[in-house]
Amino acid sequence: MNKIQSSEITPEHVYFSRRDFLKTMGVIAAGTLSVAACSSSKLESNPDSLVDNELFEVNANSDESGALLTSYQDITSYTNYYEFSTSKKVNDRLSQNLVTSPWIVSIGGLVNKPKNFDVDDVKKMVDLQERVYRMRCVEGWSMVIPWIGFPLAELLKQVEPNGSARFVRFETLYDPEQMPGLKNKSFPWPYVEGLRLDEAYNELTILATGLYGRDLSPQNGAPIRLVVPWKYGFKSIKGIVKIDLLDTMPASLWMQAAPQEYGFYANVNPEVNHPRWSQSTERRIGDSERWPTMMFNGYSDQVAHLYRGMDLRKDF
Ligand SMILES: Nc1nc2c(c(=O)[nH]1)N[C@H]1C(S)=C(S)[C@@H](COP(=O)(O)O)O[C@H]1N2
Ligand SMILES: [Mo]
Repeated sequence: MNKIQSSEITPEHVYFSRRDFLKTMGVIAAGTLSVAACSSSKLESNPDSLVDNELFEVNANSDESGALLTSYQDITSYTNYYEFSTSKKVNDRLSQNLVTSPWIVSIGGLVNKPKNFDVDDVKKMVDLQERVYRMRCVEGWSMVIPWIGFPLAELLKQVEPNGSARFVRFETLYDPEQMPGLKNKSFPWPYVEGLRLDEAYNELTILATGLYGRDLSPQNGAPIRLVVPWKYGFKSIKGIVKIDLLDTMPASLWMQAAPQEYGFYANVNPEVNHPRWSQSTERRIGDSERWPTMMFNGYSDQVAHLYRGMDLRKDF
């Protein structure tokens, strides 16, 4: 079965009413703690953790390939967010006071109707869905994450990209007062990423506002971040404040920082190694095995057609 069809679509109000109910019953904190204490492998075998899983309103324990969900604890405590720190273990602490509401995303450039969106309004406007995606970091580790989000295409259609738009450029908040990692001047801030317009419109490409049935934590990109599951994790830009439609290819932060190592496309490809390490296998966070890395991270059926005729070694 294909991934989109298999993911359950649950309206936002179901999550919220359930959560309010749990809050009233005084159990949400207890549920949070016990989920935080269990690993993804326990999700399958431990009946207590299945109860906790239900507390989070997750509709599956695995993705469509059978890969078990990474634990909530691992997803929120092992993060890359260089605006806070280059160290994965401290982003949760350093980002906990980030002000994520109100939060405005400005969409402009080659569009007929440029608009500023308030993320709180966007969440009421769209149908939030659960999408269980594998995420493969270029560093060689991976996770399986139950995102809450909606297709990027839904937001783009509202601003009516004009005929000359061919690329989308995304920019993260740049606020040195809230983001201590911005003092690190070895990166060309702000964090910028880009997609070709057809990649942006692909059904797999989502803007996520939550995971495990709850709002995103700051360290995972609250209140809104991109998720492009067939590309290396760095393309999935967090804390987005600006989106522009362009007629030329934007340069991402990583292309500017290390052009020999990071190209525009960054499609997961086990046959094209990073100049400094192999990309043929990956370490799944929460278990001890190495897994084979799959072409387009296993999403070839949905995206391979986008790159037909291209030399994926050259356009890496
Ligand atoms: N703004 C911003 N977005 C970012 C990053 C970052 O440092 N800053 N790191 C990227 C990298 S390298 C990865 S692997 C993913 C990690 O997402 P996660 O921490 O939610 O798992 O976020 C990506 N998005
Ligand atoms: Mo990454």
